Amino acid sequence: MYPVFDKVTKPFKKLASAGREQFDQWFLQDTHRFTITGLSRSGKSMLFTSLMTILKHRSEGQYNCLPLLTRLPMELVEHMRLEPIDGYTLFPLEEHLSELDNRRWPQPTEQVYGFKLIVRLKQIARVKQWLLPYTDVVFEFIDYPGEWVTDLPMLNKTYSQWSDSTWAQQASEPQSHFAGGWQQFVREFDFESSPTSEKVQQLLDAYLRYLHEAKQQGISMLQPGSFLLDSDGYDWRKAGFTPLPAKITSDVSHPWNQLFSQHFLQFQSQWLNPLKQSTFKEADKQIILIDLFEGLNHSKQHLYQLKETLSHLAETFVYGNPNWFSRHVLNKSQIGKVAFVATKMDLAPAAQHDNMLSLLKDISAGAVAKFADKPIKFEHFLVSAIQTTDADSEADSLRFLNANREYVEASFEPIPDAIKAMPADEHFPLLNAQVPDDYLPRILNGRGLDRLLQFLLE
Ligand SMILES: Nc1nc2c(ncn2[C@@H]2O[C@H](COP(=O)(O)OP(=O)(O)OP(=O)(O)O)[C@@H](O)[C@H]2O)c(=O)[nH]1
Ligand SMILES: [Mg+2]
Repeated sequence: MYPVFDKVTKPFKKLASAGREQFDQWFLQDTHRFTITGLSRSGKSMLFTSLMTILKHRSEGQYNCLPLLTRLPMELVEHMRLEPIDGYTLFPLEEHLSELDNRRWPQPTEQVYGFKLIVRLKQIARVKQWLLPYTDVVFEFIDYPGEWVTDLPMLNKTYSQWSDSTWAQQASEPQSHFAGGWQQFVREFDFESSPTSEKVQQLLDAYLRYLHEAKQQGISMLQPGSFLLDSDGYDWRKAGFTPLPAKITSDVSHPWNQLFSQHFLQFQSQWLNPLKQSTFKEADKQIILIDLFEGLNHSKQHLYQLKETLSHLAETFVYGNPNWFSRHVLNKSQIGKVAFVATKMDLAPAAQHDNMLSLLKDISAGAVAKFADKPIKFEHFLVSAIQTTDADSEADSLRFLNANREYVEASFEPIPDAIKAMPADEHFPLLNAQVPDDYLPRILNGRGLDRLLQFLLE
């Protein structure tokens, strides 16, 4: 009934057996662990970079960038520091900032990074009203390549189940447009001869050509996404696999089925499972980043495909795990929080933001339905990590730096407020906005982060 009281008294019950360090943790630190889920290129690294920059400026009292964040008032923050999380490489904030300083976007992430942001609060009486008796508020963030997250649903499948569903997906739009070459290759492939490493390599090469091409063309559900990276994750050159036609996957004695089933098991046990345990630790607050522009830029079918991907992820990610509920939600008698966040909002004129929000709700409806009977609160947000564009005198136009670094104007047709409102033969041009020279004030002027943090801290 009195959550504050409960939080403060609970540790006493165990105090006798706890050391000083534990005592400090219970009493002086309030830790928030955020899982940030986002498909590849959805804007995770840029969001972290902005968040750090904004909070740093805010804590140094230079600029109140997050006016709506009343839960963590600027005048109560003494200082802030970044610290590594045990077992993780520190997030390369300086590197990202220096890329921006050279007018380049941060590189795609190829490994996992972790960091803690520790906000030290001033010890004045008002703090207690706001944030209980804590000295530090700790935020933990994990940044990782987006390709990894789409592989997690593979944990719940056998090789033949995965292969059959992937094969079926490739036969439907929009994937079918890009899968032709790969499927032709398989049709002509000799599966009667035994799977030598050379033959496996040929098949893998053909499949990877498809994965790379489809990624280039805005397809989000590509498995295994880990195979798209050359970092030292899973060694797919040594124990890789591809989907195979149903006549092979339905025959358990088929040598190709046997070999790929074995490699698939290895992929699950040596790569996916440890990845889920370490990187995707369960948290009671989850942020799901979504880039609507990618889909709008390609086609209506791409938007449907994005919706389907999100719904798969919601099912198999954190909330599909029954233990998560008992440990994190039911025990604490509190509700989980999920924020659906559409990123890069500076790329659409403000006059179109209502439609964007409504489109975001449509795209996330399948995922939301998965939470329907659970104690989870969710909300939708529009965010820009950096304001690369400027408003124009026309409400439906924007000005921005194009690929040639010329300051140009673009005007917009109304953005559809739902997938079905998008004409099947249309697509929306994506502004290829460059990193502006005055990137720092434009980061500080990003939109929506205060409302997002407030929702998560409440
Ligand atoms: N205009 C604009 N572009 C953005 C913003 N955030 C990200 N971008 C663009 O989106 C691209 C991808 O952003 P990242 O933050 O690298 O995406 P990510 O989710 O970390 O991607 P991976 O590391 O590949 O999973 C960037 O290179 C930018 O071009 C934003 O707030 N505004
Ligand atoms: Mg990244």
